[in-house]
Amino acid sequence: MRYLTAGETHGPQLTAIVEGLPSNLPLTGEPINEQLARRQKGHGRGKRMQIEKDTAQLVGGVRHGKTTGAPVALVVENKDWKAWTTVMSIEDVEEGSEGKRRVNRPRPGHADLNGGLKYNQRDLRNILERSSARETTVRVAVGAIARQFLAQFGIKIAGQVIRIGEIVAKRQELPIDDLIRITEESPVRVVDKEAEALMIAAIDQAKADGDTLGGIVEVIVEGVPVGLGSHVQWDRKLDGRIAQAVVSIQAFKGVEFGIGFEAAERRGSKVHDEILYEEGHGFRRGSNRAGGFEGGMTTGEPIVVRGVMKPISTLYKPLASVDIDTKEAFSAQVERSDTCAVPAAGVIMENVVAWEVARAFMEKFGGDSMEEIRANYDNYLAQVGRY
Ligand code: EPS
Repeated sequence: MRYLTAGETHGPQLTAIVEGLPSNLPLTGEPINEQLARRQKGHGRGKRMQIEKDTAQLVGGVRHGKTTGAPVALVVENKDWKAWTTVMSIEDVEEGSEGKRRVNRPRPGHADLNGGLKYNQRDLRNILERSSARETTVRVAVGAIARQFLAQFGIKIAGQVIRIGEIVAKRQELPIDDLIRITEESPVRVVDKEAEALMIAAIDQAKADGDTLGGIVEVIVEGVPVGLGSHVQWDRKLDGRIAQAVVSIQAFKGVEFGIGFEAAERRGSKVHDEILYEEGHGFRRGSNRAGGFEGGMTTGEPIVVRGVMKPISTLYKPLASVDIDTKEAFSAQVERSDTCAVPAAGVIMENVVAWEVARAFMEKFGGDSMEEIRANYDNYLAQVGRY
């Protein structure tokens, strides 16, 4: 399975084409729109989220509520485009008009300068329009399709914010359905109510200071069978692929599985998960410090993956930069921005992880129809049961 996205943040729409989905997967716009709405929430977002009401329109590959096996195409309209028709015009516009006004002041932390140099663009809008995190809208839509697919096999996905700035939420072991319910009701997607209040206050303070905040989000995938991904080749290791997908989310700088970076401090005896066997249940682990992976393959324990998001680069408190025309130093210009998008990033991460798990699932059990995949899956589970 693969997909591509296209579209600019202030262009008319975002587009995705998803190739390789099986036929007979129940699919409508509703579960996609549910994920899109989740992505738009969260304390700390700016004015743009009040303008957009993201909904996906399926425009290919689905008929009478089910996939046909053809590529699935979907679009999400940018409501804000109406304010940008001249600036984002496909046809050339008049010299000296508003539409010709260039962005020539690269913002530290954004793709502006690297992209301008690389693509030889003297209007940095040609870079920032595409590098914008608006693109995550369609990645969430595609992930929502993957989620629909995984749900057919009892695989569930949850996400929680575990850190915003200096505030860390206390860890609690919860059944996945409770985790989903509680985080859904929280404006910062945390379980720990004390941390929630402190995070909201920290976001408000950062906003008042013209600053921004990053954080850490955790995604849990439950119900995954043993053996997705493979040890035999570097690019078939599923933890490696998930890591790539997570770090590809705008503003993400790092990823860890299970105890992650803490493994560096602990002795081996406090890192590895002991293997147990239970009659009727088969093999299991005494703990899940590995976060669901050994040898690039799923162990059958839940996947636990965390991603770190840097604070948003667009600051009301300007940082030093250099004008690309005059080469003179200036303090970066102020743009409309979010103060903290960590809760939304958690939703994005859930959905990009869902895609990678679904892709690996299709590689292992793949067939052209849901019925064929189901038969392959059941057959494999029976084989594992007899092992
Ligand atoms: C973004 C800047 C802001 C955010 C945007 C991501 O947009 P604008 O420049 O239009 O104010 O609102 O996020 C979204 C539009 C979204 O849907 O998440 C950026 O520079 O990455």
